[in-house]
Amino acid sequence: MKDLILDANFPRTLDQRVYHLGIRSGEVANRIVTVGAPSRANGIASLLDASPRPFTVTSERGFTTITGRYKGVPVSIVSIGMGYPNADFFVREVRECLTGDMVVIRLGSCGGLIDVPVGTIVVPKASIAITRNYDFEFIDGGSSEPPYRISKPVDADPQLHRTLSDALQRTRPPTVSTGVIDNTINASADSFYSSQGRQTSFPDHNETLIEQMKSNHANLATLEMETFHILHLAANWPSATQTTATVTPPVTALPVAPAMTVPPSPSTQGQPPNVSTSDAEGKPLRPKPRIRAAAAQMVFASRTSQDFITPETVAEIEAWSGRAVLEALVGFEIEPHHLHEEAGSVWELR
Ligand code: R1P
Ligand code: URA
Repeated sequence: MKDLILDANFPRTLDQRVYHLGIRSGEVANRIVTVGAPSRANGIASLLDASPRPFTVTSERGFTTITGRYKGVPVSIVSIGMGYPNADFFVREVRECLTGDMVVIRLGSCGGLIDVPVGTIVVPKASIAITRNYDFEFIDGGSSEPPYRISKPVDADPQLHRTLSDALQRTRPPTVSTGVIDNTINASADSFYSSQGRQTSFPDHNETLIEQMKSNHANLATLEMETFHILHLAANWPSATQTTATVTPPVTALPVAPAMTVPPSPSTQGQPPNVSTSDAEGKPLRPKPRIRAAAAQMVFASRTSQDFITPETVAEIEAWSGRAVLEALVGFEIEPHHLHEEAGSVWELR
């Protein structure tokens, strides 16, 4: 960290870069695919149009944002690493860099709880959270508390879910032997291990956890670590009426040292952030901007057969699903007045 940071409430650098992702307004598009691994992000980015040359920012905290166009439509690919906290940084920081709608598809790997082969792609219609209960006495097991908490479901955006599932079906290469399953329930866990029912040397009291979850949700098909939080934030973003832009920034210290492939347009340097309440002329947006989210999950680990996916199958299904996710995003309608302004953005056609 070497830059001066403004605003302890919502830290940004002097040139308006958000603290953890290292991006600013005009560097992230309304249509976004988010993944866990940089290699998956780069694979998807290889499908982007050659012009304008895709713009990449890798932040000091390991988030990578790649923005360009796919079939002429602006899209971003954001690699976020793993877990709820990183998903939280992603949704909140991107939201404050973007005007209009934020349409997010997460493309991640998962554990499969149903009897399907590894390499199957599952498109959940909803997700539950499964979290370790810190009030449970894990060493002696004696507690009136349960060891894990299972939340209510939160829905994916139904239209985006359908568009995504259709795109996966439509683009499935004939050489791929696995298929697509949709309308399932996902569980997002706060650990790859304990709250996904895996056994390690810790006394996690999780031997019956998967059975318990399945008995609560007959349609439970997948386990991973981010979808619930992304869907939950999307469902709980009420409007664009409150934003951090109204907070007077106190000066704190230290920042983000993003590495980027294409320098930002001089016209956007040092400008205040575009926040999401108004159109280019300052008129309030009607209806209000939305966050719409859905997920596609590649079964890497079968929790029924204990199979784990091979690198060859990963390459095959990532190529398929990466293209499908881009197709779904660019085919998903966003009203023109809910799009971030192109002028000065990194996807501007000059
Ligand atoms: C665990 O191996 C990671 O894989 C899954 C989980 O959600 C977790 O992040 O997703 P990604 O493949 O997108 O990282
Ligand atoms: N990701 C997870 O979180 N769990 C799995 O079992 C596989 C991938």
